[in-house]
Amino acid sequence: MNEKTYSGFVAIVGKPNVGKSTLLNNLLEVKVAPISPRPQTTRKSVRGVLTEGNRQAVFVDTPGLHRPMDALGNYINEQVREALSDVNLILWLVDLRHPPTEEDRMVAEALKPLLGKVPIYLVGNKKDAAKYPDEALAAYRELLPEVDEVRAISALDEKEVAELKAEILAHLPEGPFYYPEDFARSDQPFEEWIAEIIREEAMKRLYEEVPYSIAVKVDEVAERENGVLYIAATLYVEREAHKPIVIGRGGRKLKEIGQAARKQLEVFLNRKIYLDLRVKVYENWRKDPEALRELGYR
Ligand SMILES: Nc1nc2c(ncn2[C@@H]2O[C@H](COP(=O)(O)OP(=O)(O)OP(=O)(O)O)[C@@H](O)[C@H]2O)c(=O)[nH]1
Ligand SMILES: [Mg+2]
Repeated sequence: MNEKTYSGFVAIVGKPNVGKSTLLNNLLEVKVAPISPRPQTTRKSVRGVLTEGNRQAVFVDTPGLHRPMDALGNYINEQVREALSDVNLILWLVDLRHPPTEEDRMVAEALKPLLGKVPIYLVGNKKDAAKYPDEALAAYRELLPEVDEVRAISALDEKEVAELKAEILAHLPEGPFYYPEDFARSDQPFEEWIAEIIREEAMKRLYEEVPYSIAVKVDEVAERENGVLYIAATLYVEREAHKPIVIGRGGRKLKEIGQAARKQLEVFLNRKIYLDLRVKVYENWRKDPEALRELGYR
């Protein structure tokens, strides 16, 4: 059969914490990216592939664009710029619960040169929790009045996400598929996906500087005879003082993080997991480009 195919890259961009990863996961109906109530949860762009009939969208969930404070911040913003460099559609996500901030202005500035070259949809998110969604959306639109489409959604609402998905698929340009039809939805290596789930559970349970001080590396994944998947991972923190906080009194905090991550992994992988976590100090890793590479931010 010689049916025409349509395909394209769709970047999801916006400031931290607006719901980009939530939208990606719900568009794909599978957990690809980590989500937490803290800004800058996502540090690396993640691709999620959606194929329906003769149409394929490759979504790119990006970290939140922000004012960088260290080498990790620079890396994060570079990830966003890279995702925007070769793309067929941009979803610019904003948070309707609040009026625009300086960071939203920064995102609008970054998108400005792309106007007229790539369709840009302004997507106001968290409509379900917004008091004045219409006013907020209008204020965001003023930052970039020439956007190609404007809509308000809740990334938690199945129907609204499905409508957005249909709209995106309908506007893909003609072209060959980038991934096989049965591709497993995400381009992330298995170990990195595991590390992100552990980091998500750690971020949810830590406060102030500590969630940002954490990087997770999976050291070993091994099949055990009894059918259990053994996973060993290390949580790196930036400072000696953060170590006891992550471990907690009598090891309680680390145990909580481990239990929550294990539960998530067991649900997604549908098998028994043994998760072995340890905490190590890696002085100032966020400021050190070499350390970033070692910890997987390449
Ligand atoms: N009420 C409500 N909460 C939402 C919605 N979408 C996302 N959230 C919540 O917003 C928080 C941030 O969501 P994420 O998906 O991690 O946001 P993000 O834009 O990927 O954040 P970064 O990766 O840090 O840039 C989480 O607590 C989500 O549960 C929504 O439509 N409504
Ligand atoms: Mg994210």
